[in-house]
Amino acid sequence: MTTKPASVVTIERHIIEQERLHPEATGAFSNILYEIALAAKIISREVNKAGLVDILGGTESVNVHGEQVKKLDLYADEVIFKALDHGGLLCCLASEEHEHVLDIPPQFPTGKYVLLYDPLDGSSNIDANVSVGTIFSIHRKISDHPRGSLEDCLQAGRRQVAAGYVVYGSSTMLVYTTGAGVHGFTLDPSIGEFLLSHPNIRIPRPGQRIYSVNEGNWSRWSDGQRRFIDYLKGVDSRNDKPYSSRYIGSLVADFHRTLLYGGIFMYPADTKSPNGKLRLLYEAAPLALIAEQAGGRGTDGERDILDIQPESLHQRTPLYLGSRELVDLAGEYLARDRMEVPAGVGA
Ligand code: P6P
Repeated sequence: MTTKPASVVTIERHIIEQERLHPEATGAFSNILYEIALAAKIISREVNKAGLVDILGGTESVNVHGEQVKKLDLYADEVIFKALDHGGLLCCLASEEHEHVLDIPPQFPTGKYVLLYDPLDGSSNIDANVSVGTIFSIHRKISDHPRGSLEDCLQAGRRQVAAGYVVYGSSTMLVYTTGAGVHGFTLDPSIGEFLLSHPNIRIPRPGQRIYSVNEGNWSRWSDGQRRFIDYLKGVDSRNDKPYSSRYIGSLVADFHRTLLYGGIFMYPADTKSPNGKLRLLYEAAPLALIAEQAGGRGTDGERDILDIQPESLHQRTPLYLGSRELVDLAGEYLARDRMEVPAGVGA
């Protein structure tokens, strides 16, 4: 008796099925996700041959085709922009690679959505073959400006209509949410399709006892942050079972592990980076929406990331992402700092 083949769900099929959950949908939103998936395939091809470029002697500034060999993050930025600049889907874009809002070229129509993205986060790790990623956030246009504006970009994370990331690792995965759960797709290079491999991702509870932070910043942390790390290490009497430390130094890779295994990822504020290092609009907010949709949480150590009203395109934020219990516990340790009377006051 032949066994019925497991149904193969491509990302295109999944997007259509998600669209059916929204009767008012016009298809524009789905087309944005299609184009992002296409851009991810193109970027994946280049990222996965990055090492070969050196072996094949492609390191000169001009390649064998006489083309300017771009840095991969600038290449990824261009691929995403050109996938989405002409379809009449977006009113404007904002990229980690560009200081200002990116307008849709005047020869193309504009649409009712906004795309914020980090085209290739962690790209400094590529030479060491460390996983890197693309992060994206989609909002609705809210301004009266005919072709989009900064106002359309500066929206709180809770207003996102979709968020996701692509992790270019041992395999290329695209993970996204439209507010109806978190779903992961793995690229099958043999057919060039993203196939549903992780439906309805939930951060495990209890998850693995993992914490992820750059401990090299210890000397710059607050006392509360240090006490929390001591707790996780089992130095504090409240915890007799130390957590494991895992830190890749590539946000998408560290977050992807946290999403699938549990634990907590942190990039705290410190004396050198009082607002943290990571960006609110196109790093923290999309990942916080995914974490929350997967049953976890994302904060700046005090407030939900999704409730923070952005004031500038590239503003930074401290970031705590992952298991709700651990993110809440981090907030308790940090809160004690804020409540402590500074030395010399009321002594
Ligand atoms: P640090 C990579 O440069 C990045 O932007 C993120 O991907 C990563 O989480 C963070 O910086 C690592 O920063 O200071 O620990 O090297």
